[in-house]
Amino acid sequence: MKLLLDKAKQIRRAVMQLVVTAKMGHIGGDFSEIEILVALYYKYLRISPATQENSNRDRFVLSKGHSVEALYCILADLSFFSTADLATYGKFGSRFIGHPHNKIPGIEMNTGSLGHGLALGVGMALAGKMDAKAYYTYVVMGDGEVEEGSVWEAAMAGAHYKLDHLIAFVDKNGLQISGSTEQVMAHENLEERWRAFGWEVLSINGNDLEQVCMAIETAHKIVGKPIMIVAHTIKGKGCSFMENKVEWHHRVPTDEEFKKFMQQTKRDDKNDCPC
Ligand SMILES: Cc1ncc(C[n+]2csc(CCOP(=O)(O)OP(=O)(O)O)c2C)c(N)n1
Ligand SMILES: [Mg+2]
Repeated sequence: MKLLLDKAKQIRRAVMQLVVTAKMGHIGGDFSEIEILVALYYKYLRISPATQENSNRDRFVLSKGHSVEALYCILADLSFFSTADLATYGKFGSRFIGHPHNKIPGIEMNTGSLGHGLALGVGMALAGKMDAKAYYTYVVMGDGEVEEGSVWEAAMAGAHYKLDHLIAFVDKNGLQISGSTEQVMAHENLEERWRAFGWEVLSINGNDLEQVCMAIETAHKIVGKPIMIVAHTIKGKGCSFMENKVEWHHRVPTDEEFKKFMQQTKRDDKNDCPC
C-alpha cells in the first residue's frame, strides 16, 4: 500500500508540472481519478510495454478522456514512452494532445467525446467472452458523463450479455464542467440506478486506495453480471486550494499556485516528477 500511496503523490505532482508547463489540462478531474488509475496500473492491470499487443492483455478505457494528463504521467512512469517525449504535451505538432488516442503506446481507445467509453468497453468485454479469454476490461467514466443517454444503452447491453469481466467506475466527484451534477442534471441514487440496470454495484471512497483495491478484488469474484464501482471522490483532491471548486475543471494554476502545491506536497525521493 505504501508504494501505491507514494505513486499517487508522485503522479499528482507530475500532472501539476505537466499542466503548468503546457498551460492546459483538466487538473480537477485528473486529481479526483488518481487513486483509481494508480490502483489499476500499479497493481491489477496485466499490461506492460512488452505485452501491449498481446490479445490476452487487460483492457483499460479512460472514458472521461479530458482527464488524460494523469494517464499520460502513469504511462510515462511505466515506460510506455519517455518523459522527454511526454514533455512535448500541448506543443504544436505533439502527439500528446488533450484527449487520449490510440496512436499513443499503452492507450487502447480514442476518447474525449463523453458517453462512448462504456459502449467500447462492452464491445471489448463481449469479444473476450466470445473468444473465451480471461482478460478484464476496465472503464472509468465521469459523473457528468453519465448524463449521456448512450451510457445507459451500454449499461443495458453489459447486463444483457452478463459481462462479468467488465468493471466500470464512475468518478463521482459531484462536479462537471459548468456546475454541480445536481444543478446540471441531478442523478441522485446513482447506485440504485445501476442496480436497476442489472449491474452489481459497489460504493466506495474513490480517493482511498485501500477501498479501491478491495472493490476491484470483490469485483473479480462476481459472476454473471457487470460491475459498477461508484467511486465517491473529490474534484481537485490533494490540492488545498483546488478541492471541490468547479473552476478547477480546466483552470491552469498560476506560478504562485504551482509553487504552493509543490511545497505542500514535497517529497524526498529521487523518482519525483517524471515529467
Ligand atoms: C459529448 C461531449 N459533450 C460535452 C463535452 C465537454 N465536456 C468536457 S468535460 C465535461 C464535463 C465532464 O464532467 P465529468 O464527467 O463529471 O468529469 P470530471 O468531473 O471527472 O472532470 C464536458 C461537458 C465533451 N467532452 N463531450
Ligand atoms: Mg465530475
